[in-house]
Amino acid sequence: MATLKILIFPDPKLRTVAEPVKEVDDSVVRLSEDMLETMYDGNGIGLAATQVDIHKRVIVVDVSNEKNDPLVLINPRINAIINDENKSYSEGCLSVPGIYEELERPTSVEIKALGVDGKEFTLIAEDLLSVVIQHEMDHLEGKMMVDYLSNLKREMIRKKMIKQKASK
Ligand code: GNR
Ligand code: NI
Repeated sequence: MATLKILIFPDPKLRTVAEPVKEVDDSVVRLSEDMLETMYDGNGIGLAATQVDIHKRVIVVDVSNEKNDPLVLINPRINAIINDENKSYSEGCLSVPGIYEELERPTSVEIKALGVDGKEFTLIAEDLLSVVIQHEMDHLEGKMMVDYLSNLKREMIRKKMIKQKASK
């Protein structure tokens, strides 16, 4: 396994729309393992392949307290919004380090995806899991949490990220 380099906003590569995985082969399994290692290493609870500059529809998540419940979703799609009552969560992003913003999303969604065994499964995601999966699925579309903020706020964050990068 290996940790991968995470792209930082406003890297234009984060705007790439990811391609569906055609076949869940060894390379996809290895990618998901490396993504999990990268996510745990960064103390994240989710990661999209887009963030490591691989533009395939693969996301990993682990919202457990013990960090022992990894979940890999390949070609994920929202099959149904079960509860469109929005709830607000303070969201962070490994591609926008140090920034936390309150965002609203549907609380409960039904997701269909392929697992590392190549088989389709259905998952009802609620609360934090629902938020994280939606956050990761946005990455696969080239969309980021800063896109939900005002232009002014996004511009401030953009400048902050560029400054942080220059000082490293
Ligand atoms: O680690 C992460 N925490 C988080 C907290 C609230 C809502 C979403 C997230 S995802 C984020 C990791 C990340 O950047 N995934 O793309
Ligand atoms: Ni993110």
